[in-house]
Amino acid sequence: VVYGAGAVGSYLGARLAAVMPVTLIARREHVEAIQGRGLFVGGAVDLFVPPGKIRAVTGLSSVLEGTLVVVTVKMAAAEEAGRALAAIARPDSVFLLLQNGLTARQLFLEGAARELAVARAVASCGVDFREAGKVEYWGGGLEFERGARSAELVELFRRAGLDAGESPDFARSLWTKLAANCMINPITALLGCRNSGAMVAELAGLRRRIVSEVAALAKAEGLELEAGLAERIENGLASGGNRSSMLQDLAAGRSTEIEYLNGFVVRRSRELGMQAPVNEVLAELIRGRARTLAGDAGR
Ligand code: KPL
Repeated sequence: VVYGAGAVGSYLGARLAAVMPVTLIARREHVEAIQGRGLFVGGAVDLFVPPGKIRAVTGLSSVLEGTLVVVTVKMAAAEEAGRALAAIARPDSVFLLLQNGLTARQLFLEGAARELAVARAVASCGVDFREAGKVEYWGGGLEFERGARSAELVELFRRAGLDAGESPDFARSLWTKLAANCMINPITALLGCRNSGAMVAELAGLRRRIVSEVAALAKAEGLELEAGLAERIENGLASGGNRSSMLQDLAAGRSTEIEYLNGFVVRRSRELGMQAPVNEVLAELIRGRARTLAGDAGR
């Protein structure tokens, strides 16, 4: 089961459908398109999953024994996902969390209000939601946290054609991804450009300052991020033809993950007696942009 199948969840579901029965839980329009015409994945790949090969529904009242639930809702819905899924979990259900930010497990389990078998991975998949029934994949895969089920999950995702592996240091993977999201997501959302567009030379100083504030916070939390991290992130994203999730969220009028990314960095830095002024400005601009798009400007 893929719970919250938007861009990333639909891509993963399309891949997994090649090796196992898959049910996508998604918004009504997407569900109707998949039921009627199937699921298309374009971009760097060309996949088509016919309606008979994948099930799409707007909700589930139970899951089968031995079900893997891949949770791909955004952070703002992670707690609610925990609540909803705890109600239908079986003792052997496994929940794979792929959210951006650092706190998905905590929020999910707070919502569940009981122990559930949780696995985690960092998802670096760049996927655009084009229209109901159609997404575009531009590259990237999954790095799993080592745990009771991780080897089995890596094997399964690889069999499905996904780029998957175990992270040698999951805390580092999470913080590195946080730094990448703090850099890429607000810039692309504010400039209205694809990920590669945020890599222009004019923005080099801004990108470095965003990452160095995240690195300073990581250090205060006991994790030394590598020197040259900003360049490594830039190299990884320079060819990113996709639109970041924040740009897609703003364009669709949905709430963004800013409070779990740059907003989180600002709040946590403050708690530790530090400042993160560049991340603070970006967070304010995103909040302001969301407000102006919602039509409240000038009222
Ligand atoms: O995580 C992402 C996001 O958009 O939220 C990346 C990997 C940056 C892909 O765009």
